[in-house]
Formats: sequence, C-alpha cells, structure tokens
Amino acid sequence: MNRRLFVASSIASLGLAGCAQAKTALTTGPFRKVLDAAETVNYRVIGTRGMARLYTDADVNVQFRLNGLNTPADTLYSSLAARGFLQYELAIGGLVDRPQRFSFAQLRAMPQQTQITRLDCVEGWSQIGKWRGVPLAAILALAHPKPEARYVVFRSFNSDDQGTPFYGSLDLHEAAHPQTILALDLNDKPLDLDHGAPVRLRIPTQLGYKSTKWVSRIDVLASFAHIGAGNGGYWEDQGYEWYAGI
Ligand SMILES: Nc1nc2c(c(=O)[nH]1)N[C@H]1C(S)=C(S)[C@@H](COP(=O)(O)O)O[C@H]1N2
Ligand SMILES: [Mo]
Repeated sequence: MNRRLFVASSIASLGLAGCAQAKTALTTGPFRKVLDAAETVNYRVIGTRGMARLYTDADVNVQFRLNGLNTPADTLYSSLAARGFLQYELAIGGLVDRPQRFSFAQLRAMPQQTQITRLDCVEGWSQIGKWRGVPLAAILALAHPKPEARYVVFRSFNSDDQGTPFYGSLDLHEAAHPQTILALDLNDKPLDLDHGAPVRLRIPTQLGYKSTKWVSRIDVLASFAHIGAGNGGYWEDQGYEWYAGI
C-alpha cells in the first residue's frame, strides 16, 4: 500500500479538515511521531523521480475548486492587481551567484510549458487543470544556485487571520523537476486572483499544499530552520509533512 496515501487518508479519517482548519492536533503527541516516521520512508523510498500523469482537455475541471487561506486583500497586493500586475516583479535571491528580477512581462516572454495535471488536496479531493507557465528549472539555471544551496523557499502575498505569513519550500531536486512550473495561466486564461495571480507554483508530483499561490519572491537557501516555525512551510508548521510526494 502506498504509504503516502496512507498518511493522507489517516489525516482525513481523523476528521481534521486538512488545509482549511487543522491547527494544533497534528503538531504534538504520538500522531506527530507517526507522521515523521512515514515522512522519512516516503522521501527515501518513493522519491521524486517519477513524472506526474498527464491528462487531456476533456478531463479539465473548468470551474477549478479553491482551497486554502483567503485571497490577499492588503494594499500592496490590491494595487498590483488593480494595474493588471504590470508593476509586479519576481525576485530570486539568497544563495545564488546571479540574483534575478523578472517583470510580469518578462515571465510571459520566457518559454512556457503547458501541462494538464491533477492537483490533489490532502483533504481528499482532486481537480484537473490546464496549467501554463515557466519551468522553475529555467529560472534556477539563470540564478545559478551556489554549491551550499539546498532548498528553494517561496514567499507569498497572503497571511492567515492571525497575520502569520504563508510560505513553502522544496529541495532543489524537486524544484528543478521538469513538471515544476511557475504557473501564469489556468485553463487558457491568466490566473485569477483566487487561484494565485499573478504567479503560483504548480508541482503536480506533490500534494496541493506545496503549490504556493500568490508567489511574491523566491530564495535559494541552505536551511529553512529560521523561517516561520522552522518546518519549511506554513502548512508544515501546522503539522503537515514537509515531503508531500504523491
Ligand atoms: N499562498 C497560499 N498558497 C496555497 C494555499 C494557501 O493557503 N496559501 N493553499 C494550498 C492548498 S492546501 C491547496 S489544495 C491549493 C489549492 O489551490 P486552488 O485554490 O487553486 O485549488 O493551494 C495551495 N497553495
Ligand atoms: Mo490542500
């Protein structure tokens, strides 16, 4: 039996509402230990070398379901959105030889990949979407990570109701996976605000909570121990596994 699905279904069967509400229950106690042990097995044994399944246009969920924290409503995000994200810039920094800044137009002008893939939420639902965007590997190649770099950390424009900022991370290997993209379009239209405009991560080889919406900047780092509560992401800080390969 696939351990990863086992862990996902254990979470669901505990009645924890996955990404939308789960808070403290997963972070402490014996269940936390089970998750940690399963995570080690998943990461070592299953790995991230496979390719996510590709679907066809006929499979696409046109009304793509939404999940997660609220769409950002702060003045910075709203003013960028009001001008069609023309002033948006995506910075790539940290342990790189050549820090980069991309305007929205520059991102659009780069070679794009289209993929019809399924987003699997840990809450137990899936949606198939036609995603189009820039392979993250291309951006990392331009930035040229230093030898000590291990992780790619994605900052987001959104925060939860307590003001805790959203972030996520991948290791460099997962980040450079050929199906990991910075998506600009969903179902042949520019991403709408709710689905993560102007730029969201789309990583179909991992559970939905790793596909950070509303990406505001990217840093290449040796460790994520000093970000948030130190577990590599907002949902990971709530108790989800850092490694979420499917
Ligand atoms: N910034 C940010 N990205 C996020 C989330 C979030 O709360 N904030 N939720 C994640 C979760 S749990 C899922 S399942 C997917 C849902 O993507 P969708 O709303 O486009 O369906 O976004 C992920 N990305
Ligand atoms: Mo999710």
